[in-house]
Amino acid sequence: MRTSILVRYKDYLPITADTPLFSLGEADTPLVRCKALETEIGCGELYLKLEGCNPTGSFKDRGMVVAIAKAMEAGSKAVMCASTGNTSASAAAYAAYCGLTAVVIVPKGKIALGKLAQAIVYGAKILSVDGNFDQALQMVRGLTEKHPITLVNSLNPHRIDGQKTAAFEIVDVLGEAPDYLFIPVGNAGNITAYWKGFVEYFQATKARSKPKMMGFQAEGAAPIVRGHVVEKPETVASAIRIGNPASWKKAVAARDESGGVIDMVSDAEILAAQRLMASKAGVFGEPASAASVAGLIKLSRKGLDLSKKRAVCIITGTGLKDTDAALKDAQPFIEVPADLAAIEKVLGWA
Ligand code: AN7
Repeated sequence: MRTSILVRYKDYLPITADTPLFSLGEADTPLVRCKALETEIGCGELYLKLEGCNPTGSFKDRGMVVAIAKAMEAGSKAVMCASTGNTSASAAAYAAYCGLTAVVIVPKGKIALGKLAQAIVYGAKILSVDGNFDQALQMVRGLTEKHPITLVNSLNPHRIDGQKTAAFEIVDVLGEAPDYLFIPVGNAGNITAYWKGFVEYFQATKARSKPKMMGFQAEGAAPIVRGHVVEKPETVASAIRIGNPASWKKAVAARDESGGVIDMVSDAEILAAQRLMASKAGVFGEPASAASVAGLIKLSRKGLDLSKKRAVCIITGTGLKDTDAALKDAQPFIEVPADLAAIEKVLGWA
């Protein structure tokens, strides 16, 4: 059995004698080196951190296990979040495990079906709002201020603390911080969390350096890059379809303190990166996740020399949740009769 991050990293987490310690199997995710992508992109060492291997298929589980444990400790009976999909799936699962009520607000028609299916099956109360994520989050903030319900969006600091453990794992596995960390940016909680983790490990002398933080938004939802709120965010990467990130200032601080960048990638670049990662590395990430690889490719093409560098891309969620996006421009299959000779002919083996 895996050790819960609540135990493994307890010295870095707000754990007290009263915090329930449990695990749904989150964290300790694979860090996979991909030589084919190193060659393709021109990177010294390239690793993919497979956060889609978490129990609900995204990095949100790291933050949720801590947020839900603290909600339990505080005697809370219900939790609430706004979500582009993954947070709602994670909140619903951990609430179910702990016997709490989960209420989730999602933007109508804009979350991947796999994520919606998760929230339904885990038994969350689902409200589909006629608006975008930013509006949904506004509702949740208002409601959780008025009612005795715990907010489990990344505005909840326990979420950030849980998510920072992924930075610890990278250093624990590599023995050192990487030179660069490539990560998608939506509500900007995760880039904030990773930076916090790298800084804390550096201060604890567990690492001698810190990575440059390279965050990527989608072009149609790039408020931080453009320097203003995007009222109507649009992107194929529905997870990061966010126009007014809650952790905006912290993401900018992570960028500036680390000497990194926050840039944007187009939907076409995202989908191409998703395909490339799947066909060269055998990793099926969701579109938002592919923004990290798309960003790496973009900057490398623009002249960033990574040939002697070690880079990690965070693959934040599994592609299985959003097969619609993956299949949109897919080649049609070859239809064949159940006949050996006919199939040999189609394959050119006749
Ligand atoms: C796969 O689930 O915001 O910058 O409500 O699901 O910390 O927001 C999801 C975000 C990247 C962006 N990759 O992380 C939600 C939600 C995936 C995601 C992000 C999300 P943040």
